[in-house]
Amino acid sequence: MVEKNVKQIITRLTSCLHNHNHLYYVMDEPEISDHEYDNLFNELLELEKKYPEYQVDSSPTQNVGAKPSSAFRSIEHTLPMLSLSNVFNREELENFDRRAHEKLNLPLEQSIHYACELKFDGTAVSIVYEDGILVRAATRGDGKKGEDVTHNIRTIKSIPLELTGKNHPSYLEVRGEVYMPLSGFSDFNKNAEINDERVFVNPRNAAAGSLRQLDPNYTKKRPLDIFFYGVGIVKGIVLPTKHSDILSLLSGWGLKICKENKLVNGVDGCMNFYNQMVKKRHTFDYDIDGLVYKIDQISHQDKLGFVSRAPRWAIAHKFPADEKTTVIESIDFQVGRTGAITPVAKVKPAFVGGVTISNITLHNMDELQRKDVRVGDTVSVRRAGDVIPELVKVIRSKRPSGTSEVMMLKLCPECNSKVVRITGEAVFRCSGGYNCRAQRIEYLKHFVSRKAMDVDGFGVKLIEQLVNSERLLTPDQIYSLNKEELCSLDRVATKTAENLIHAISNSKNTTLDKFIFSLGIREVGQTTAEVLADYYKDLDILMLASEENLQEVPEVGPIVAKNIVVFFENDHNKSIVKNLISCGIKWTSSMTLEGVEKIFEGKTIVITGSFSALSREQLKAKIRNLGGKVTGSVSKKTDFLLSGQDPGSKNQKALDLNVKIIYEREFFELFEAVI
Ligand code: 9MJ
Repeated sequence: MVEKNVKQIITRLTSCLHNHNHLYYVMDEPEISDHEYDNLFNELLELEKKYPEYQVDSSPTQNVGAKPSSAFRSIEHTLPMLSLSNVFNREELENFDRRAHEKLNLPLEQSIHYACELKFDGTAVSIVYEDGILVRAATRGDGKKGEDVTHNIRTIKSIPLELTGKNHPSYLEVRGEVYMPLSGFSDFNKNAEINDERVFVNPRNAAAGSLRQLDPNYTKKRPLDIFFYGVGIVKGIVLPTKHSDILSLLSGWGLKICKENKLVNGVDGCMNFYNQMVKKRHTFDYDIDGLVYKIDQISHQDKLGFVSRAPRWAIAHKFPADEKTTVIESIDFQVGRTGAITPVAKVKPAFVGGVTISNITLHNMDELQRKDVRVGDTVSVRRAGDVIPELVKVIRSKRPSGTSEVMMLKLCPECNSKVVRITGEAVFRCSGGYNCRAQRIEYLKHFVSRKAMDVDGFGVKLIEQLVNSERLLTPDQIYSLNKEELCSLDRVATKTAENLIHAISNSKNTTLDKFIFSLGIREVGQTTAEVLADYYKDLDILMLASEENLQEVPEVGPIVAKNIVVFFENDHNKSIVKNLISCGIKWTSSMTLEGVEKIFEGKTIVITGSFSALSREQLKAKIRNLGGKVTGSVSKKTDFLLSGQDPGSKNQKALDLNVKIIYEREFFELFEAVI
């Protein structure tokens, strides 16, 4: 291919893919199939790989890069990002409108044109395009300074990396709200729950939390979207004189504008729009917490200016939260997989925000006591972020006589083991561990689940029967089940039993991340398990890792690190891991050191200095895996000194005693040669 042609093809493919992205993500009107899109994308990818000199930063293939060093640095908003004052009813809106008339010297009969918008409940961002190319994105922060989130914003499919259309300004700052669609939020949380990962309370937190991810590869997996609703600094063109026309201009450049936006006349027009949207809001796949009315004429906006940090030309009309009252019928305690005992209020079914609520989690005892919830209480309930049922407050005046404070149980409702609370933790836990039937069932359900060991067909009913008959105490015992035993269970025919035996056997071939996830370590969900597998590549090393070392792993904080260490220090857990491996479980994505030549067999090795690739802990584990013994000081018995950067006095001692010194590079060459 002639070089000039390549450049042209890359440019054409880039622009073609931008156009299809826009049609798909912004307009909702794709013109080609996913398959055709993938073909074009792969063609571009191949060419860019071969001719990287022609690849541009705004290429559709470049929406996830490495985390740049600029991530989360502070960015000053030259034009502050304002918040909005609120009104809650017509009267307050009329006051706002009257004040605007007064300031603008307009007679009250002359109604103001308002651009009505939905008030998206997400997280506000400012995005800068220079000559049509996305160069920077920041969060609102405190309005004056935000954080650089360019790396994450680039992963949101509906945000163009390159503007479409023509006549782009040399500098364009657009502002909008990043949100998580409700469908995506619900799927995301369901998944997180299955994986014992952090569940977001509402879509707003989910959107904000997703933008705060360090690694854009994680943000890319979050279902985020955006609506633009204004501009900041713009250079190089003269903007239209009306807000609504500015938004149309943005739309022409491929920036997503909400289709519900409407231009109306005066307070009556705003109220009509409000009444329509109140009815329609539950049909949207995103959360709104009200509407925004903006004076359309930019010259009016300029004249009105700001008061403190809110414009005088715009107002938010907030929706009242959908709240209902109902009565608490009972307060139960549920035991989860990790033994956490959660108080749950059973309420008389109440229809709130489009669904019937009958169970409300009270999260923990602190929360229950803070709200002083009692059986028989009348309570107001709502759906937090219109999703999760939440008990707002107890209506004390309606409390019947003779109620009593709810106390945590002393014994687990499932297994009668003592209930304990670790100092500093809000959660009470059953101390029964695997001896608690509820925990065992929940844990085994987790172990066989698709994202863990993936034992196809191993359902809850089966687990319950096997746990009840005490045939299954620990997960490794799954691997010793035979066809006859399975056939003796309810609803298990010969064919089903055969399939199960097959599925059990198949599940032995797994990956390290799935295996780590299947262990059910507290707060180690699927993502963390993947990160751990990727970092350590070796179960033995992970099992020996210290809390400090674990915290070097991206996404692992002090609590997760402690949970991992505590888990692997426990003899019962260690023996389960050992048994599982002797049952024949093996993985492909990492190096099992079986069959590896034990190159350090019988050798005594001392380590000094620091190492760029691995921590001390990891090095020690590797040496042990290869048959070596690590000791603390150099003596005549030392076979090698493994020396890193800035070695201490051990280096001199080794030289004095004629002990062989191996350097980091050499060590890894040796290591790589045998695995
Ligand atoms: C939201 N949150 O949807 C504004 N907003 O305008 C809309 N916020 C805004 N406009 C000026 N639609 C400051 C904030």
